[in-house]
Amino acid sequence: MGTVEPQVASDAQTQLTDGFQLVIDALKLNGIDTIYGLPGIPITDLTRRAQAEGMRVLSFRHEQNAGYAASIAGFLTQKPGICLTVSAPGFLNGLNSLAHATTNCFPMILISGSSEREIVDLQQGDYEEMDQLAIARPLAKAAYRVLHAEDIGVGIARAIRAAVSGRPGGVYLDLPAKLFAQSIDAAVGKKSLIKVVDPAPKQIPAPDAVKRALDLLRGAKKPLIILGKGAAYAQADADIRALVEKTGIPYLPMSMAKGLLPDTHEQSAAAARSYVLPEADVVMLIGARLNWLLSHGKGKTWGGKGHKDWGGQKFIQVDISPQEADSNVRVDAPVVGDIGSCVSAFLNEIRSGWSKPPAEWLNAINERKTKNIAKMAETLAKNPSPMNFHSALAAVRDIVKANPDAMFVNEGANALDFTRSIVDMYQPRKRIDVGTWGIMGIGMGYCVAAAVTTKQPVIAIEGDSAFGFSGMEVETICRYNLPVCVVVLNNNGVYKGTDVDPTGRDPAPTVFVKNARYEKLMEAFGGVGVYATTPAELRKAMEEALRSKKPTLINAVIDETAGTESGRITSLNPTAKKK
Ligand code: FYN
Ligand code: ADP
Repeated sequence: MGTVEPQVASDAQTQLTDGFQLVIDALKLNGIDTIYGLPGIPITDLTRRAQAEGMRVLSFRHEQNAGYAASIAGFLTQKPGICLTVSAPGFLNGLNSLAHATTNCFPMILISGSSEREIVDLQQGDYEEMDQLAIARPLAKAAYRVLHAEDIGVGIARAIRAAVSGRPGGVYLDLPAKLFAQSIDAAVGKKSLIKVVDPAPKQIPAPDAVKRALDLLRGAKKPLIILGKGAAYAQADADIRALVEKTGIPYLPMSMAKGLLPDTHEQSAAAARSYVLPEADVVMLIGARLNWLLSHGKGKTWGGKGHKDWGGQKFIQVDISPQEADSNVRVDAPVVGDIGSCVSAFLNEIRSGWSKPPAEWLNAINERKTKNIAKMAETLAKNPSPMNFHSALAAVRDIVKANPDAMFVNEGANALDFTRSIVDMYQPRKRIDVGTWGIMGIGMGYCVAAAVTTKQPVIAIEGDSAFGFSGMEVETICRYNLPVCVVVLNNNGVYKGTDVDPTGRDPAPTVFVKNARYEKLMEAFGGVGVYATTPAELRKAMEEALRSKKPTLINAVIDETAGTESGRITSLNPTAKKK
């Protein structure tokens, strides 16, 4: 069946190589050893040959999930995650994750096979005809097409540089079917490849920008540091921690920056979020944008009178993108550079001395924090029947505490929001979630990439609705025998399972089959399925999954009335006026 050819075809005189081989050689030359994708015309042999050459080729059931896997692999490794798809529909399925990577600043390359250029350009109706390059361009940081085997080296080098340099993002690489079979002299081919030197060059911040920022911070009475996923991406963990601890400034981690310092750190202001945002006078953003997740830096969240009013804070923004500052409100001290270099420049400057923030500020935060944490502890201690989000997540919280190395995937609405504030993270880059768009669908793709790139066990906390977007990939998880424990918090629907169709004809748009047995899906492919209705059962099943490392799906049945419309972001969900 297989059509795997030997690495180099030869005729009497010349050793030949071809497009397939050059793509593989170019990736390997640049230290890229994993492909997430889905085989088919025209890239089937590329997947076979890449595998035969020792690359890890992970085949998914739907390109969107392969793409999400590639995007988060990029975040976790600082190397572009590769997603490989077929043309037109496969490409379009992968495009979602390409846009996701670009939006989230994750380095990723979507490589798609495409149909014959001459036919596509004349719109003559080719097999899977589509002008993929044009479609990808607005959603990608960069988009390239390679037409000749001699240019594969340049094409891949450009794609790698574009993905990881500066602000990382998604890159599209269009490889037409005809390219793969093109043969060229092997020596010429080899010479054409490029090993990219310094793909993500350091960007050192200007000394006056560093000084301006520190002067502003020094003068603050109520300073706050906000750590975003750019800070997590930068892998400057020790320096970031040193900066927070040496300055003594309270910090707020954005969702995927949780664990950069342990969530239990005394300077964490997470449990006093709604207090510190409006109260702070100077806010240093490190790898976090003032987008919707931070209410655009203004409005009531920040103490502004109206929903668009400035709260009066001064902002310092540390970011690799020179265009980010002033995107929403005035930034008084932009510091442009890579986070590693910026934070180390700050540390150099403050070595000569730094006074901790006023005790009044720290005490006020602590007071709020203590109150909120106590309130939370009270709620978590309850053991209602049926189980609800809180009692289920209390068990998850303990398991994560006991297994801080485990990767942690989280998506949903309520399942996302409750988990974020209940489950503490203890190490950097363990928590990976819905990101900048607040999407659903990343779940199983992220699980595969997390297991493959980190070799750690993976725990996924999934809303039942969110799980549905990638649920079929439990087959992928079983096929590669990955140590993934999926917990589906099952309340029979989107948000909750209690809506009814007022006409009595159909199920309401937000409800699913009641009492669905999600665990059987995992069993169907040889994994372990567990039906859990109490926190004790959930805890036991998670412990067993982590011990055995077997693919496991726990159907955690929770109260179908639990949950609120849209979780914590109800305000974004317009509701029709009640008649
Ligand atoms: C946080 N909190 C805590 C703790 N941590 N209390 C006690 N203990 C601990 N450890 C409190 C915190 O102070 C807040 O209460 C509350 O929990 C919620 O904290 P969170 O989640 O940090 O804050 P908030 O307001 O929800 O943050 C806004 C947000 C966030 C936009 C950044 O909601 C978010 O990341 N949303 C993404 C949502 C999303 O993408 N959804 C996809 C849905 S898909 P107060 O301080 O009292 O306010 C389609 O539906
Ligand atoms: P969050 O959602 O956690 O707030 P965002 O995705 O909004 O985080 O922000 C991440 C920011 O980090 C982006 O503006 C991006 O340009 C920046 N960034 C990413 N990597 C680096 C890096 N290595 N150095 C500096 N800034 C970075």
